[in-house]
Amino acid sequence: MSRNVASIIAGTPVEGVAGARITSTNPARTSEIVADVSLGDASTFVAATRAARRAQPAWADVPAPVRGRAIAHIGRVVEANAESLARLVTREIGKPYAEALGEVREIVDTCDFFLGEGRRLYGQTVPSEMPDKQLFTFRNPVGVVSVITAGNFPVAVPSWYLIPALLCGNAVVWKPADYSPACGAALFDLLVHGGGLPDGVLNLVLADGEATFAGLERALEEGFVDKVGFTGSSAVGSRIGELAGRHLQSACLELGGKNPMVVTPSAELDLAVEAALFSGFGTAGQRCTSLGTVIVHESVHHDFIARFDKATRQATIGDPFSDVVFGPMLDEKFAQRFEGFLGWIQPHHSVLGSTTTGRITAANPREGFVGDPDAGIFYHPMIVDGVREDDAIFLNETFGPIVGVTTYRDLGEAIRLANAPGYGLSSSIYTSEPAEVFAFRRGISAGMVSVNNSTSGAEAHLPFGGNGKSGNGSRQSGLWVLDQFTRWQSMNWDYSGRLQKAQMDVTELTPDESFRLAD
Ligand code: UN1
Repeated sequence: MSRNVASIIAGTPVEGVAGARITSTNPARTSEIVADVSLGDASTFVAATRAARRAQPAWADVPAPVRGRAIAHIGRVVEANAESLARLVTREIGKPYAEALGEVREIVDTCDFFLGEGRRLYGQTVPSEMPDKQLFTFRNPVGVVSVITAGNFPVAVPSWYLIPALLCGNAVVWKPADYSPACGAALFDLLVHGGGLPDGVLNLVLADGEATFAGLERALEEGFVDKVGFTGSSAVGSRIGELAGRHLQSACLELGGKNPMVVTPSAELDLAVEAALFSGFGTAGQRCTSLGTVIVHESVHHDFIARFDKATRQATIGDPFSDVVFGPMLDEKFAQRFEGFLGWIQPHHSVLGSTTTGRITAANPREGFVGDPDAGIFYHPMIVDGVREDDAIFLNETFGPIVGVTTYRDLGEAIRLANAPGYGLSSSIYTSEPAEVFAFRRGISAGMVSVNNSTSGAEAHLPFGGNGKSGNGSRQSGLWVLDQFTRWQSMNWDYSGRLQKAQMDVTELTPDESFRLAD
């Protein structure tokens, strides 16, 4: 069944611009249309931010505990619709159904965390340096939040923005990826209906990237946007960050990664292999937390590679509604980009993990493939051993089922290699030595560190975010994201009946700092 989806502004669906219709297709069966999409343009985006601006003050007036109840109801409605939302995620972007269910669970977890925050959203009372005066802090909503998200987590990652932004009293304009509009429309409906959100508090814009950027530029100029959230590539993230900076705003950026996994001599190799398989090839390597390069100690390299190659060859690939390690690429555009990365393979590399490389077809088959490879966009998994520090494949994010492997001699070298590409999202170390854990934690530039666990699979209530090319230091999830969607306001209240001047009218005690105990 295909659905019709369009932008929704102030509760009303808006037909997109004439002629701008696209279809969203199932990447595991590209002949199947998941949604007919009516695309908006830059003006649609601006109109949505204007509607959000109008709706926001009344939403901020709703007491935070009541907004928290709205989040609680959203969580329950998402839970009640978990299977149908997960099925849609699998149909529209090809994520295996078990992972899609996990993704939906991540929305519920986010709601469960923030429903209670409606009764906290604490400010502080702070002692003043003067008598009969009291200091306070308050969290205020920032106002209108624009959120632009990727489609590899078409519903969970958006919820990391939308749920806390709404809880904090902001109105939101959300632009989902143009290859996951049906998931976007479904999550929008669940939030609006589940939360009983007034019109204009949450608005949906379906538009392509350039139109969105132009709309955002205009909305910022008009003063309709107070905060921008963006999940996507480092290249687009830097453009968004620059645009927000021109308006003296700091965007919340969640960008790419080249996430390393260090395998030390004391590692449990089978565990490390299991994690490398999951984080390297789960979601066909298209998570921002996917494994980039395994940095394995030279003494265990041979053994690790043999086991990793075997596990990858045995991995089941195919129909994402079956029990597979991974399904198709998210969309044809990722397949094309992935073909480009294959051109980075050099003669000094050895390629393992499958009997052949490139697209899986009847003519270029993968053993044990589930379903019809010619119907969708499937790729052979690749382990590229022998990568060097100056290889393009080592230095750049390679979104897709490809994992590089290199070796190290001492932990200092491993940490240097792990940081060398200049990203800093997720990282992992496999070791039995506590001293190595803490040396790695201290030296690694990543915002997230896994110990004896894979680079992907972060829990929904720890700070999520990166450094360097992975982001500007903003953090999502848990308490930490509140700083993205609120501004601190400090208040002082003097009830002494006179003007007490700070730093000047302060009572001094008379300490004797020369005092010493008698021996
Ligand atoms: C992403 O790829 O954008 O840690 C987010 C993980 C997931 C979230 C990934 N919980 O892999």
